[in-house]
Amino acid sequence: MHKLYSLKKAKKILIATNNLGKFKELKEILPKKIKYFKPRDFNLKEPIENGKTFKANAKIKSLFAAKKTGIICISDDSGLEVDSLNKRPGIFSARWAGPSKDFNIAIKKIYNLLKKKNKLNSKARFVCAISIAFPDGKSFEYQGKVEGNISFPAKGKKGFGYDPIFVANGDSKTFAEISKKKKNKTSHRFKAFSKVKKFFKFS
Ligand code: ITT
Repeated sequence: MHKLYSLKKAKKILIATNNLGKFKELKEILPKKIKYFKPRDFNLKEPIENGKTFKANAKIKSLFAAKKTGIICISDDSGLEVDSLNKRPGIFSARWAGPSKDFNIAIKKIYNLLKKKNKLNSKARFVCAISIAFPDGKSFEYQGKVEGNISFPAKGKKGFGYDPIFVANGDSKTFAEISKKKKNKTSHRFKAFSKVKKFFKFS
């Protein structure tokens, strides 16, 4: 039997992220009966994210946390790929916001780069890799994507990060304008999670 089926019995899981936006969205799509912990509940430091892909970085974060805490950990490495910027910021999406994690800075940077190329509504996608790790060192990674376009000016107050400048295909509102319920049914995070959903117990 797949090791992930042991998740059906899990009573506690650490959501290995320091990003509150991600934490809330993950908690929303995971089973309600499990008790969720944050890295700071265990005084966990952040590992160095030196992977070259979303999946590699997600694995670094979940394994680091699972080995340190001895409980099952789930992590998320995600980001925005802008086609006219050769898929940047990609795995550097958090780093573009600088040490103060100010996404106005990152959004302005995207604006300036796209403006120069006259491609303000470039094609783009959000990508999310989820990793689930066990204290014995085993981990499993799954990825989801949502295709769309960049849209300026930034609009909406919901969500987090780059949500105010991303419009998913088939929609006219940014991810920061739609309800969290809708985002959680269409997002890259939801799509990655859909691939592991069957391993959890939902009732
Ligand atoms: P952790 O590593 O602690 O999880 P982080 O914010 O550093 O937090 P990442 O390295 O995965 O995480 O960076 C991904 C960035 O991409 C994140 O900071 C967001 O700004 C952005 N991002 C990811 N998913 C997003 C979403 O659903 N909406 C808006 N922005 C998103």
